[in-house]
Amino acid sequence: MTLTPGVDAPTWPAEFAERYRAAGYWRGETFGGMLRERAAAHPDRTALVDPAPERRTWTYRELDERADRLAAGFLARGIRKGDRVVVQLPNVGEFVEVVFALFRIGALPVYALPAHRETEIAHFCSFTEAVAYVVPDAHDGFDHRALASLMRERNPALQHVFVVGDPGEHTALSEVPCEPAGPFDGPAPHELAFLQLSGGTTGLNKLIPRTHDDYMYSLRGSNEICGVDAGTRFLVVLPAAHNFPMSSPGWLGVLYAGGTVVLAPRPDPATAFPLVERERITMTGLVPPLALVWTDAAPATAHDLSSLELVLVGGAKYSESAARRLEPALGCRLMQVFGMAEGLVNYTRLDDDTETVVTTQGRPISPDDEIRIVDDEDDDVPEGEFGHLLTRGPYTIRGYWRAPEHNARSFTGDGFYRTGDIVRRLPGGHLVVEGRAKDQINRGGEKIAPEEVENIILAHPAVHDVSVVAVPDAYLGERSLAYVILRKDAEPLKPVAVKRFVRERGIAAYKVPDLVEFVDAFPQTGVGKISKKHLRSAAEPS
Ligand code: OOB
Repeated sequence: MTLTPGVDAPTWPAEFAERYRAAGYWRGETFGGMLRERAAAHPDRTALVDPAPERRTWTYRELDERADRLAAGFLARGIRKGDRVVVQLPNVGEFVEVVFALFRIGALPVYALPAHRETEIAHFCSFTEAVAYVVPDAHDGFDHRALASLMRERNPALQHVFVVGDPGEHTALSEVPCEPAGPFDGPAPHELAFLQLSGGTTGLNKLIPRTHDDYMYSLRGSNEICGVDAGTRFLVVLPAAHNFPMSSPGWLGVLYAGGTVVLAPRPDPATAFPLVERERITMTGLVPPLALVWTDAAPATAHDLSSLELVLVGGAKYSESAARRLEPALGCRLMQVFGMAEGLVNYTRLDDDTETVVTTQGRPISPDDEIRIVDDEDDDVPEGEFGHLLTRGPYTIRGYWRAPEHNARSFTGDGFYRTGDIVRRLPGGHLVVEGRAKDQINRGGEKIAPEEVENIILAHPAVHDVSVVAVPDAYLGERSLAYVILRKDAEPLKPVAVKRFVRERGIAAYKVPDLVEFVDAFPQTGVGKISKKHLRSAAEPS
């Protein structure tokens, strides 16, 4: 089945699409074609390094050929253009091979995170009617093959499970590649390339449909701003499936520029610093808590970090005091990035002064990123004051995938995305993130929809009601706290029992509440709704 953005999700109106093409933002490139061109231009340059457990490298030619052979193998197994394939791989070379193979035939990767468990994966498989699921054999002590078996039992559409490593009862990914029969009938540039995950505010993640044209523009724009070129050696520290390390400028941006991508198996300094030294890493991207850990560890390290030129920090608010310490500790430039998988990405610039870099979250990539800052009635606030950030532009989606009701709330009638972020704009156009209006917890860059966790806790027989809120945390920025009201007749529960219950339901570990408190009643708002604002302030350290 061929999926076009206009069918499964709203797309850009024709006059916008024409404008974005005329301006040279959308250049008619596809990811499959991009890799082919780079492989032709510089076949022997190193594209990819997977350093663990044994160091493996891929030249551009090798990556291109392996993507071809894997694409042919997927086709031979019946995977077609438009089919959805849930890809849940850690930072391993196969991740890059798999997604380029899927790009080449126009099948859509659905980017699950390694931390996702039964709850999330079941949603991705059933909601997208995925035909295949790609997993590691085991990762971080979790056997993904067992979860995959469960998913196959439950989802008749799910015909294939491909495993990196020991396949168990499934198919080894290494057995899939075969000789291509001829050229691939790949996707058109305006068609969908993949489905990215939204942070989510309601129960389950929404899916974000990105096209080749629009995503490629965000890469080109990011590369220009960050100074990515063929000499860039980028360390992927965060999970490769996340939008930030993928495209800001990320591993896709670096491959676009002909540079070298190195995949870090873990983000801690003990793993990453030796890699920076050995692979002469020039650039990386970190979430604020990791940036803190790196900043603290760098002065005492025996490893040579002098190749580092630029560290991007984003995904959550980076405190000014932490930001001030990064450049001296790591001996490189800092760039703040405020982005979202739905599109809009803001960067501070290489020629910004230090004050701007440490106190703002940057300005948009594109002159055609439209920014509105509005009050609760959608009226523009006076310049310089803070309000809700709305945005529209050449790489910001016009709607989520198959979610018309949600889209009616998350987008204005004229196509602006309601980011849920509260910002103000400085005279030079830089944005400062002041807070958030959406019901979401940002746990050091990992986004939690409270409603998803609440729904799980509500299933506990002793629980009458629950409200999950963010509380400030010095290291993570925010942590999650579940206020629980027990049933009158219930036996008393311990917080740890609530946490265990959530964990055993099969959900990403970062969503398990950090804290649980039992209360008799929630604070109420005027209209009788639970007041999250009140609950949050009740939890502020006094
Ligand atoms: C990135 O993408 P998502 O989709 O996981 O999360 C987007 C949300 C934003 O709406 C905002 O609430 C928050 O994450 N956020 C920040 C921030 N960067 C993202 N809040 C404050 N300061 C920042 N610097 O997180 C993402 C995508 C691409 C590049 C970078 C981050």
